[in-house]
Amino acid sequence: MIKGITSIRPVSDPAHFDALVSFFSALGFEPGRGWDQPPARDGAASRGRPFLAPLGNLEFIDGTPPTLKTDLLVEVTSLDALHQVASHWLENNVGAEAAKTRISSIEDTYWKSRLFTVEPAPGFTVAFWEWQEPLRGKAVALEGDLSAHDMRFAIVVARWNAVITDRLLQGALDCLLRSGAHRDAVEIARVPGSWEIPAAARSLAATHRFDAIVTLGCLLRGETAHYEAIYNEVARGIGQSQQDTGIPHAFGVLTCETLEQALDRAGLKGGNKGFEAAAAAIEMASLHRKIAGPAEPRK
Ligand code: DLZ
Repeated sequence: MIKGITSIRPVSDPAHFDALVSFFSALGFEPGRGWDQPPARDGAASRGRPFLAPLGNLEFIDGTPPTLKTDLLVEVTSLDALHQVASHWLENNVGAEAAKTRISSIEDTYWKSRLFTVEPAPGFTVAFWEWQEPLRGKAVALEGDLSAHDMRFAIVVARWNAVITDRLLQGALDCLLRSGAHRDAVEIARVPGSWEIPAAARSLAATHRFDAIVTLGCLLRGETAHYEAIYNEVARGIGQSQQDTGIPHAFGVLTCETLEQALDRAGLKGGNKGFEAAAAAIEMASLHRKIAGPAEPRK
């Protein structure tokens, strides 16, 4: 399963690195999960700061490519506002005179768009562009992002069929941490079986300490008396907790005929449903934040 594209830009000067991080933050890029590598015995320290965009693509061009000073193009929806922010950042960081030489004015392109280039650090140029046609490239839907940065999660996991639910838990944690959640921002509650998931999920959600709840369990039809009744009640209870508390609850309770089928869905053949549930939790938490508008600063 293809998940994303990363374009690595090594920066040799630490001051340029700091400038680029400051510039991309100022423009409103969503920060990804950064890393700091201590010096190895025979090498220097290194660090990375990713910046995320909702969409990425790798584009091959046959024929004459557009003549640009850079191969890094960022599509945006408010080019003029972005140009202003970039200009202010340059004035504040390199001075008004130098700023003029480091940013172009907005020009029309031959592919029905508008574009400017900016050089926030020497030798590093990026182009920002937007479509001229009003509906092309504009966000037409409110959508959650897949960044868990600065979010808190609770995972409720059933011990029954632990060989499966432990794998679901690993998948969920993998997704949350790789998406930028801090380890301390994820609390795990273990319950005896799937039947107990809704009550625990509700208690956790009612604290309003979490942006989303991830529920993980595994019901096996062959081994579960009153399987349908239990399943319906678990699903209803999780849904009701979500609706009553207003906190997103991701549903990661497997309902399988056999253990083999469950194993396939817990990371063997059919992906890991714990990972998928966590991704849904992140997306819904992000959507909730967007719907609610700018958050109060956290105390
Ligand atoms: C009792 C039971 C059975 C038979 N099967 C399952 C199952 O397949 N998956 C699961 O998560 N839990 C099962 N349980 C346990 C119940 O969910 C519950 O924990 C106990 O009935 C105690 O209330």
